[in-house]
Amino acid sequence: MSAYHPLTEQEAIQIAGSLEGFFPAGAALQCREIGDGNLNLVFHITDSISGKSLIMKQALPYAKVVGESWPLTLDRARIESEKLLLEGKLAPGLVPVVYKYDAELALTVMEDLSDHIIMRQGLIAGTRYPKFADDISTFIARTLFFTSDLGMNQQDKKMQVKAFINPELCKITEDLIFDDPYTNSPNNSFDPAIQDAAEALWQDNGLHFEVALLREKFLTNAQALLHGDLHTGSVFVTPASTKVIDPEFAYYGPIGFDIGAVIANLLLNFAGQEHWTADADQRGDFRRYLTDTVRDVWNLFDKKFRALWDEHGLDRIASETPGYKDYYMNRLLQDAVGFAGCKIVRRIVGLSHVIDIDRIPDAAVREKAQRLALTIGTSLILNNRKTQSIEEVIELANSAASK
Ligand code: SR1
Ligand code: MG
Repeated sequence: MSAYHPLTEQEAIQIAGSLEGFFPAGAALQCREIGDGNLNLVFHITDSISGKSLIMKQALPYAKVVGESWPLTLDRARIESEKLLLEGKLAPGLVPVVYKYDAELALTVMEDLSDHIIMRQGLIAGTRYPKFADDISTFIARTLFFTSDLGMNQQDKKMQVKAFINPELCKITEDLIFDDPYTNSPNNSFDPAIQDAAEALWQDNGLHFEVALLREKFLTNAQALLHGDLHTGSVFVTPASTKVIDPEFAYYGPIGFDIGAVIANLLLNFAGQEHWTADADQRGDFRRYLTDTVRDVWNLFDKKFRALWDEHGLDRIASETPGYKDYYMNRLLQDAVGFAGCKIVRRIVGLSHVIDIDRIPDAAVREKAQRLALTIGTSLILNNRKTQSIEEVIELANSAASK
């Protein structure tokens, strides 16, 4: 079965059964393909006798969301499994355990997290996650610090940059996030009701200037090894646990991109609350929970990254020069704000939306949420280089929601 081909459920069972020491002898394995993402097959395999289970994720040679006309490298499966293993060392307990990687089949066998829920679904259901901000800030701070020039040997880092070159997946981001939404691209997809708002994006030169600067950072700033797609669909949660999945977009890029992804997706849910919480008081409460989480994610990240720098910083001049650390951290905040804005805008007018907004059944409410998200997204982009505090992000979201 070694030559690459997309697996059937039966073949997935065969591979799972041959994994040494995982399922007991006599296991009764069952399999379901449960992939609902944009790119891959995901097999859920359970043994109805022992109750043991695992996940097998297989990359397809094309983008599933579009079809075979959009070929995509299988090397992303290697990148994903290597990144998961590295994350498991740098941020133990915050990613699924990898049991096996099969390069030929572009297949990663990993821990089943079915006792968790995808965070986007949890937020839509109105669930709060008290551990999330602490866990995700630990994940971001540790995985980014220890893969940056501040926290790892700078010659080794250059070799790591090479191992994680990911041009095809980066091109998806470069196009879908940093180009298409700002022009009349055939990749775009949006509700006809917001045609005017989409066209306004195409014509706003001030906005394009900021997006061009952010795009340049994404293209050139090899600051740390990013997750690369850290939205709330890439996080499994329970109120007591957080697990980050799906790092196939990993590459060396600007640190603010991962932080911005988390902020963007909390704010997309904030915009979607137009529908998900019908009662106005409760909506205000849930929005406050979301903005409190945005604040906590940034503040805890800032505190933890600085502490890692103080304790483990390897770059003499960066560590000893007064003012440099504050300058660096403020630049990360500004980048995170700009990237968050770009990530919000693409989910409203570009390819691949989010269910926080798209599943709103009432067309008028959905339109209101879309316009709110666009106002928040564009304001974040336009203000990114002026931002001095995370409070400005929260004020901006609240003020857009109050109109
Ligand atoms: C063609 S892939 C579309 C999107 O799915 C992934 O989750 C990334 O966000 C990508 O931009
Ligand atoms: Mg993904």
